Amino acid sequence: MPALARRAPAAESISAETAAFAADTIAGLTALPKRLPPKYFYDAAGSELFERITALPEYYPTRTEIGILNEHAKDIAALIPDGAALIEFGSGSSTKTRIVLDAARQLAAYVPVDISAEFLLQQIDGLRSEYPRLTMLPVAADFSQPFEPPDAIAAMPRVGFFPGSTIGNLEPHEACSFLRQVGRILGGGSALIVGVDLIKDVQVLNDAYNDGAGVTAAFNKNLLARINRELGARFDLAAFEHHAFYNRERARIEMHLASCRRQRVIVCGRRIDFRIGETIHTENSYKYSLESFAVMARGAGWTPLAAWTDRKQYFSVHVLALPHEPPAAA
Ligand code: SAH
Ligand code: AVI
Repeated sequence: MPALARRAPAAESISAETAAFAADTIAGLTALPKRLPPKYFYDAAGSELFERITALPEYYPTRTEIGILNEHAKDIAALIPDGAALIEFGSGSSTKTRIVLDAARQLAAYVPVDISAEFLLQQIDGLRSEYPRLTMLPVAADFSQPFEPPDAIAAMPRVGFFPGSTIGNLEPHEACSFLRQVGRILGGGSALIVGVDLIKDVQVLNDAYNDGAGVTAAFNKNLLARINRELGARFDLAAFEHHAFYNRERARIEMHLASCRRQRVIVCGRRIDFRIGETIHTENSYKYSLESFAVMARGAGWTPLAAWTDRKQYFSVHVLALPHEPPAAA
């Protein structure tokens, strides 16, 4: 089995992860309005469903960002020092990473960080044979919690990669603290390349989260399927509907699961009652303007160096730099 850094020994971490999932699920389902954290979408089934979303005709972000990264591959390579480690947050299938790895042959190590442990290992197995000279150091961790990068990169310069607009799934204040945490992990003088979805025509946004094939609906409902699988609940998936819409005031897509009828579901021994039409708020996907994202990055201590977009201005890739740390006072 390939090396996989975990924050706790395997047996303990499995039960600790399930306990945290149970606690967050109960807290969210007993709150008003009901909610569930979007990071729980990503078990092995959820990661596979997300991959299917990326190929949907309505879901423009993935192919648009790939276009931008391909166009600027040389600019990206120029940001990467010799012998550097590329740390990617929420690496998923590492599809976009290949653009960076192909352009920046000077990289010494790749550190994909993802909460979806099983999917992460599968993907990295494939990458190892494609890039045999690169040290692969997968980290199965929740990037919203403090975590230590692998010791093997202690002496390496670091570059951060956070594509996909996964930053949009964080509340803006969480995104700001996350950018600060990334700064602590990467260190002074480093660069961060981050993909950010842009505010645009409402129909384009709504279509992207309401695909005709129903894959986004299945991705949303996988959260209930996962609660059934891992916490022994009995949600009837047919009794919930996928709702996704753009909230213009908050500049975000909201995803909800709406109860089609009055119902009661037992979760971890707790009775959870639903009114007809009552929803569980499962995800926000914030959209930014080039300026609003740059302002947030500055607020988190980063200096925006560049922002690249596509012809339609649907998506953006920002390059942020962290100033060198001032010399320690004598
Ligand atoms: N970067 C890829 C995948 C984006 S999907 C792309 O651009 O296509 C979001 C990814 O982030 C998933 O792989 C998911 O498992 C991971 N993820 C979501 N929340 C996370 C968290 N809190 N900690 C670590 N990984 C997380
Ligand atoms: C991973 N993340 C940026 C996706 C998004 O667009 O917010 C997750 C997603 N939710 C529904 N479709 C895709």
